[in-house]
Amino acid sequence: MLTKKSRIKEVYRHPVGHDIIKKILLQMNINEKIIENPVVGNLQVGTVARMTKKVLGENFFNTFLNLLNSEADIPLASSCDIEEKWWKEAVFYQIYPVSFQDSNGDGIGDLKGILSRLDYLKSLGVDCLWLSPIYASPYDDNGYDISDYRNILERFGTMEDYDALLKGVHDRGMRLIMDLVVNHTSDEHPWFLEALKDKNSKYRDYYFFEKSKMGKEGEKTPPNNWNSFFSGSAWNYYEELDEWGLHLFSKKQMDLNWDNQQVREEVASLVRFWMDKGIDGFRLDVINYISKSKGLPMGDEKIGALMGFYGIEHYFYGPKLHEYLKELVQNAFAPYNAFSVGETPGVGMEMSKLLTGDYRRELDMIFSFDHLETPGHVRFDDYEYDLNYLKQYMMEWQTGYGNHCWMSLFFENHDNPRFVSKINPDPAYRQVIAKLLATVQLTLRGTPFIFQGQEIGSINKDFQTMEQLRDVESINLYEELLQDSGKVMTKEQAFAKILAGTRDHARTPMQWDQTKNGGFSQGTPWIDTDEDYKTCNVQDQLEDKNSVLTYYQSLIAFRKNHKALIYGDIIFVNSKKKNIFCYYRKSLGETFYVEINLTKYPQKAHRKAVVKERIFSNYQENSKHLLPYQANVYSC
Ligand code: ISL
Ligand code: CA
Repeated sequence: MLTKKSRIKEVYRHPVGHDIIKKILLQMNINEKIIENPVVGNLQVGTVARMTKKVLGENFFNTFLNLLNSEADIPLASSCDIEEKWWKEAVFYQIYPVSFQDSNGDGIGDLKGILSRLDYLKSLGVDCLWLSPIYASPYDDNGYDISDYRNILERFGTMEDYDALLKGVHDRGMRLIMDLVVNHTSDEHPWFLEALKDKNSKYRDYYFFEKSKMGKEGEKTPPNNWNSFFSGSAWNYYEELDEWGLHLFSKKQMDLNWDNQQVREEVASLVRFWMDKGIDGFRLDVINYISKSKGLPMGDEKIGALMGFYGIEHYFYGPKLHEYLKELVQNAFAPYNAFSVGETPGVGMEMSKLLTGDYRRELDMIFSFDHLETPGHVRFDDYEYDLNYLKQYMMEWQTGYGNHCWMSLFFENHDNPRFVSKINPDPAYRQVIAKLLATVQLTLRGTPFIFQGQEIGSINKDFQTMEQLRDVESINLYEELLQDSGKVMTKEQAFAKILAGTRDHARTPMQWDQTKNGGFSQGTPWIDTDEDYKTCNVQDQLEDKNSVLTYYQSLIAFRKNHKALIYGDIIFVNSKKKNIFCYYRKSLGETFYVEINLTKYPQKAHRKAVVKERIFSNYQENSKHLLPYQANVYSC
């Protein structure tokens, strides 16, 4: 039990304490080393609380200690051997169906379209596909608002099309996982509609409904101060009930009450429905948010201000998270040996160990997001990403995550701008940076997840106006920025901010060839594509032996045949030297050496390795120095 008498270093040794302190320091852009300072490490929590009372407030440390004491487990040390699994060897590829391939000219990607591109994915070397949601949905958040978990959204096709796709995937020796979005349902899901209709319906307890609080002038205000991730309060008022319903995301995505056992059974049952069809597993959407603190307490003001959202501490690592995950695994995943990767925003390495340790029977892997922005930055900031931070993050996880756990390796998904653009938007470096990222992703230890378009070096779109954007998050945020009393912006300023972080950068049509709409659709795409497809597309790159795509293809193929790149040890060298990133991958009989220039300036190579032959590089020429963003892989 940690108390106000505990010392900071003890708190830091606790998995939750470790990750939270780290997150706060990251957010405030303070070096983590401060904890190693004995003066700081030996301070008692109570002393720090007194010292920071003005900044952090009275309640902060109580909330913090509560959260710590709710987790009694400590990750197992891991000197064990790595257990071999198909998903540790696989290369995953995320398909965003609405933007992948349209087969009927309505401007919307669909299942038949995906089927027609399976040979391409096979030739890329992909082993497992992850489909973003394709279920029946009002499509308020592009399908992450589901109204029927057992049906296909009409514009994507039929269940027959789905079965044909699944067969097509398996016939080619690939696997398929689906997106499991069960922190919330659509407000048009029959459960929610029933709950609204009938005060006595059992479905009322499937969600969170609460009475109003009374405002200063007697007006009805939301039950607590929690924010929605898509702007405004996390509560929506329902006239017919005179109550508020909780939605952490859009107004049309209502949070499910996992404390209700029937809800948990419904989820298990729908997992079994898809597993019975023969799929291979799931990606679990914001799965760390499913358990909320009892009574839905007010969010701490200071934590809210720091993280940009109020209430997070009451659900990002809720009291029953592990319990509910274990139960779901037992009832639905384990019987099928189904694979799982959890999306867990805000969860750091030590907490991840408790979610993915192989002996704990919870999740196989998680997506942690702390490497996507450098310290002190958030997605909507316009800045150049310093790859030295990526190195530091990767070194920490690669050495610290241990053999009971296995990392997912990704830079992009449908929620983030393109990584190449974030590192350096100068077109002169586009190809080399894209190949640098491929090198890192395919030679570190972990399972690579490639997001559609990443394999041709896609970059952010040249959106000109708000009207071109489709994402509910961007649209709401834009309105908020214009209205917010504290931080009113001009339209130009607000648009610039949206442009830096909008998720729509990743959601424009896949660029297949030089024909109309990049070969995505004969009709008018649901979201604009820009001219980029004329010079950056799959077909041209397949024919060019120096393209980003060919680089991905050959590195993926090589990885498959060289287990040192999968299970091999990872040994970092020159780790204290800024601006370069160097490591060996080593197993019995095989050694590879990877060296990377993390900057746009030439760097001294510090090549101590006994390298034999350069087998991959993002440059043709061989130079003593490392050229801008150069990435080389050698056999030793
Ligand atoms: O983009 C974000 C909000 O600011 C991220 O925090 C994101 O919402 C978070 O990673 C959760 O993402 C997942 O759940 C959302 C959905 O909108 C995203 O597309 C999905 O990946 C709600 O289902
Ligand atoms: Ca279509």
